[in-house]
Amino acid sequence: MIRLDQITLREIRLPLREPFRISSGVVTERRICLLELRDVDGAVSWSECVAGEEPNYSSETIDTAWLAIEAYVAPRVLGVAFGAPGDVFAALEHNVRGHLMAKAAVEMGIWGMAAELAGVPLARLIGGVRERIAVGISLGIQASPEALVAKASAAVAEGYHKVKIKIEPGHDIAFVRAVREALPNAGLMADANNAYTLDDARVLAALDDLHLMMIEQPLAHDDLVRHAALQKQLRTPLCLDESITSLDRAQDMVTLGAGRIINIKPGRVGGFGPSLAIHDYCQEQGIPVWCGGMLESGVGRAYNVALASLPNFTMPGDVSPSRRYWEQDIVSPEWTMTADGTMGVPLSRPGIGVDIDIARIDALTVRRAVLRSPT
Ligand code: OSB
Ligand code: MG
Repeated sequence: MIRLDQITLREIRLPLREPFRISSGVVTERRICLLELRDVDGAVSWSECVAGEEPNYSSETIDTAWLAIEAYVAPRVLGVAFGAPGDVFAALEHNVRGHLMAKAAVEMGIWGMAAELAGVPLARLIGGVRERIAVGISLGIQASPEALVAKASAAVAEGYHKVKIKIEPGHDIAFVRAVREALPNAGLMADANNAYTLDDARVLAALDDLHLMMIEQPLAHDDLVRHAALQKQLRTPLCLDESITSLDRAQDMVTLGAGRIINIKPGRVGGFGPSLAIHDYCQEQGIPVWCGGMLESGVGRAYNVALASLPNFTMPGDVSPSRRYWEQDIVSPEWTMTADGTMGVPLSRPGIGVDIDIARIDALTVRRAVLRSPT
């Protein structure tokens, strides 16, 4: 049984080593919301809310998530006894609509706490089967095809198993083709973050000749029907990201034929409970999944790594090492990738598998709130 009596929210600022540009915006510095959960016996667990600075990926931002955690999510878990972490999402779903990233931050922290209390690594608690996971990189939109080719070539030389290229109208076919010509055998894919409509089907069909592993979320963030129409016109599998906000939406994707692969981001679907349900459903349906990323710090990354160790995470995730994002991460050891393009799943200690650099976090903190159970 788990009962929390305190959640401390902190906002830290962490500059990215290079700006990350996608079709809907650019990030140079992450505003990261960290959670420190404490149970009634004083056990501690850390988690991260992945909401962005702007509402350009989903409707949530760090500011809406902060409010939602304070006002709606924390009051529904503080002082409440949960038999298992898998029960938390249902309790939050009952009478709070949306705010999935806010819910996920608390829900995942409780999974981390459960692993700590059970004395097992988080990956083992959820049924992970891999000791190492294959790593991919997500490259932001670059100024020129040449600049993109340089980044993609360097990534392949470093060992990355998959190179994801962000695209938008005007930065698409010529850019992806240049990378394919430079790297004929690399695992490549494109991610449009909703930048196209069905009227662009001919442009997207031009990508069909470039042997991509998949095209991620070309159409609107909440669309399934048009993605199904587009998938009928393409040989390349569509992978849905933004559109898959629940198990129901994953089932709809399969029913409609709106995509053939799912990028699971636990923050996007409300936490590990829904992530595990989507994973299991996709496994039954023969739909491969992989773990997406939201430019997480080492804290959020710990959860993504554990998730990616599940059996149906058969494709490389956007779970890159700390150095790809930060001069210095806020955990130790930092997340690293070996020359074979893999990352180790921490299996030698209970919980999320990394130490939290609290002194550094304190120094980086710009905002803090302590939420306590009413009793
Ligand atoms: O669409 O997958 C996306 C980052 C922010 C918002 C959306 C996306 C991304 C990424 C980054 O692609 C992946 C990573 O964390 O390395
Ligand atoms: Mg995406």
